[in-house]
Amino acid sequence: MFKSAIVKKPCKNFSKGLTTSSLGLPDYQKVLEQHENYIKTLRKCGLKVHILEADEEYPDSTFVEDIAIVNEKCVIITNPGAQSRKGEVQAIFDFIKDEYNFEKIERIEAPGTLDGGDIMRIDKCYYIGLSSRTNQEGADQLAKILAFYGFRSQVVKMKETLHLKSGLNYIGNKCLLSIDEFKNDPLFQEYDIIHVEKDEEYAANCIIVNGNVIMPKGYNKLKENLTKLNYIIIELEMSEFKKMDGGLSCLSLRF
Ligand code: CIR
Repeated sequence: MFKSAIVKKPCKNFSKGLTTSSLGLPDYQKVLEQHENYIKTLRKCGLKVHILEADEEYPDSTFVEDIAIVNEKCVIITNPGAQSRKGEVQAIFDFIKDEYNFEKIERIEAPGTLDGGDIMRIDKCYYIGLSSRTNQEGADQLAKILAFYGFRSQVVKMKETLHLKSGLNYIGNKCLLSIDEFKNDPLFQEYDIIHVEKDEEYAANCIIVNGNVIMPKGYNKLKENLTKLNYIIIELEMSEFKKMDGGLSCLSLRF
């Protein structure tokens, strides 16, 4: 069970962040509305939500997932792979250090780079995607830290996807949502793979929060599949975050 989440308000400069999408500029008013609904939904799922103020200096800073990995044993502050995002770590570090009694706060150090979006946890094992943001050195540092705290880890080679969790997410009950890129990877054959089709790839980024699967609105094939499997589903409009390559997992740290 998760008890808490950390989120950060999107800043007015949100549309100046990094993106590979060609969906147009986000509408800031809608960004704020969608973010508020996201917070309300986390609260409905029983989480205490800590809201950090917006930071105009870092357009992508609402995507807090990339900046830390939080579990019951420790917090690991990352060294994000994109130059424009490196300065985001200070605010998250300061907040976590002041608000929480984590025994240990660890850090990924240069030349290692790592984005939290590349890190997927299943029980005691972490999967670490090697992407354009997470390098081998970052993965090695993380694996070593995790091993110290009793977790296993596995490296996942990636080809096209921005972050591992843009295309692969665990939703409990031995079920993984996967786009084409990961569905035949031998690493995941012990799981039941729910294939997310090409035209619905964005929806592979769902989160499971205390028994509820939160999914982006408008992806009916996946919704139908999950409904058949008796998942409790909450849909959220994510159109404006999608324009900046962000998904549901990216918007919070949940622990
Ligand atoms: C970026 O490119 O860094 C942001 N515009 C989107 C980050 C999304 N984060 C994630 O998938 N974990």
